[in-house]
Amino acid sequence: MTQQLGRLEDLPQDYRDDLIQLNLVPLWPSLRAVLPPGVPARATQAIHWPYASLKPLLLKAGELTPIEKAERRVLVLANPGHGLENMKASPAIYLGMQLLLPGERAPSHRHTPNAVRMIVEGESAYTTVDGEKCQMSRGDLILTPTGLWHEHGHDGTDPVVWLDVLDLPLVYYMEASYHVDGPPQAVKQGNGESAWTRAGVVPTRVFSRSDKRYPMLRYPWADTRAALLALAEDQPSLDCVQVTYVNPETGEDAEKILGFYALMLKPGQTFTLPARSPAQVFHLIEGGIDVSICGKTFGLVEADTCCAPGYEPVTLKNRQVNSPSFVFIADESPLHRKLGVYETR
Ligand code: GTQ
Repeated sequence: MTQQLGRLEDLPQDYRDDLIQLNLVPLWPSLRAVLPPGVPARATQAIHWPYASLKPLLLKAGELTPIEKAERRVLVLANPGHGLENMKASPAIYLGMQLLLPGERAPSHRHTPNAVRMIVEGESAYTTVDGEKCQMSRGDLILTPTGLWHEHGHDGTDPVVWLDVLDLPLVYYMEASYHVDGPPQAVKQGNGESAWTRAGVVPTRVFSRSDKRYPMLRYPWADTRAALLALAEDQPSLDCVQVTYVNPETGEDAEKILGFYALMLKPGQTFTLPARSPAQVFHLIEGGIDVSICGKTFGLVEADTCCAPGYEPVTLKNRQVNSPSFVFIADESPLHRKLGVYETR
């Protein structure tokens, strides 16, 4: 049984006033709030953002706000548990749905938070990252790591939408978040991904391995999907058919703060991810799944997104009995591991 501690009101007012004058705070009235017994306090709520309901509002933003007035035309998927105005899905994860209309350009800038984009719909848009022109197709993952120039453009005929995942809340909390504007980038010859998309073989360092910290910027969905299908076929007894997006030179997580994964649920499969300390985000690339978190069940259809607080198990059920479903997951694992607070319960 945890001992009841003294309250602020138990202290004489003149003593409390003296403390305030000297910028001092007694710990014991707040000790249990900052170090609760057994499990952390979490503001993160389990929230579902259905794409069908947000898409009309995003397209409306395309009519209401020209790209020049937005720079990045984004509706933020905000967790009410953190206060909508704080624009967090979880303590370290920012989510935004970005719209780019045919012919539009989002100008070049770079910033300290790391970003990735998961392409939701539309063809013929691209993002240029560090001079590398990355075409966007549904399900592709494109990295924009900290400090790299990036700009977006669209040569096609229909709106393009993607999900931005940034570690902005953490970097902002650290008082380390800022951006720099720049001129349009010169596009360099070649792209990294074609040299890196075969796991097990990488370009030989002495001749051609890059000295880039982030050698692979675009992870085509066709390759990730094929890897999941091959894994499931090769290991039929494997429950968690999941791959991690990694830096192919180091094998480490693709970015340093958030982790990114693709999960395949086999036809009719139900799978429970154990309770772990990091918060998570689930975005359905293909199929139809039910996600159960904290006693709520969300029916996700393609392009839907939901989030889960840390320290909670999450059950994923493939509603499709004849075909697999494919889920993109973002979580705070790299951060928790680096800080030494990562746990599985
Ligand atoms: O596309 O560069 O959702 O700078 C938030 C900040 C997207 C971007 C966001 C950004 C971007």
